[in-house]
Amino acid sequence: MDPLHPYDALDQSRVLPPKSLRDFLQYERQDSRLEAHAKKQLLSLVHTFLDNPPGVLVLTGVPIDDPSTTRDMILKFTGLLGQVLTQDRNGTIIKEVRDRGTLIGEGAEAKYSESRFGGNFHTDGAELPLPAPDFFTLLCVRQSRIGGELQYARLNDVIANLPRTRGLLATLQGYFYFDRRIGNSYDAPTIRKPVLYRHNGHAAITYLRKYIERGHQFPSSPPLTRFQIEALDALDNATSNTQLVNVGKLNEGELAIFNNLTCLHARTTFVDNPRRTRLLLRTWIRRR
Ligand SMILES: O=C(O)CCC(=O)C(=O)O
Ligand SMILES: [Fe+2]
Repeated sequence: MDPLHPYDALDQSRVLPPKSLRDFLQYERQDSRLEAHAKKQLLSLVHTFLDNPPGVLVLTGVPIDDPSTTRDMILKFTGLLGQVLTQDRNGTIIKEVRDRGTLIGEGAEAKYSESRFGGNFHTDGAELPLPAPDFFTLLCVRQSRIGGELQYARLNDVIANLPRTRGLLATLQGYFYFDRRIGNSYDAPTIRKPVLYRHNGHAAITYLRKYIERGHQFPSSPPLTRFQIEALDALDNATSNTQLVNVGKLNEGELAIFNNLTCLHARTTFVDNPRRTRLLLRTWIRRR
C-alpha cells in the first residue's frame, strides 16, 4: 500500500482466485470439466464485481515470474471471459502498457498506454468504432514506486453529478468525431460516435477527451460546438470530484478486470526507476 494513500479503493475489489480457477490456469493439460468449473466461478465474480459496483475485480497472487507462462495464462484467463480483441493494426492482443516517452495524444498516433502521464479519464478503445471492448484487464508485472495509481469512477455516479443543464445529456448522446490515432493512412482519420449511448439496455460511455479534440481538428470534421465543449467540460468536472473517484494501486501479481462500458478510468502520473520500469499487460475482451 502507498503510505501517502492509506486507503486503497481496490481493497473492495481484491479476491484470491477460487481454487478451480487457479488450477485451470496452472495445469497445462486440457481438462474440460475443470475449465467449465473455473469459468462458472469466474463469471459469478464478474457478475458480482463488474455488473454492479465497484465495477472492477482484482485477482491477487497471479504468477508473473516467467513472461511466456504469464502470456499463456493471460490468454487462457481471457478466453474464459469472452473473445480477446486486437488492440492495434499489428494485431497486438496483449499490450505492454509502459512509458515510451510520449505525451498523451502526442503526434498522430501516441496512445495513453505509451505515456507515463496521468489524468485524462477515459474508456479503452475510444479510438475505435463501437462496440467497445466490454472489459479490459491489466496485469501488474512491475509497479512504479511513485505514482501509477489507478483512478476510476462509475458512469452512474458521473451522470448523477452532472449539472442539470438543459440539453447536456442530449449533447453527449449526439455525435462526436474521435481521432482514430492511425496517423498517415488512406482510411478516414476519425470515427463518429456518441459519448453516451446505450448498450444492451444499459447506459454506456466511450471517451477520451484528447482524442475527441484532435478528431474535431481534422479538416474533414466540424469544429466542436460551444455546447459540446460545455458538455465535455461538465464530464471532466464530474471526474475531478474526489468524492466520486476511487483510487487504488495495483500490486505486482495482481490482475484487474474492469467494466469498460460503465466505468471511466485514469491513472496518476508515475515516475520510473530506470532499472526497473513499470509494466502492465493489457487485454481487451468482448463478452460472450
Ligand atoms: O497505466 C495504467 O495504470 C492504466 C493505463 C491505461 O488506462 C491505458 O493504457 O489505457
Ligand atoms: Fe485505459
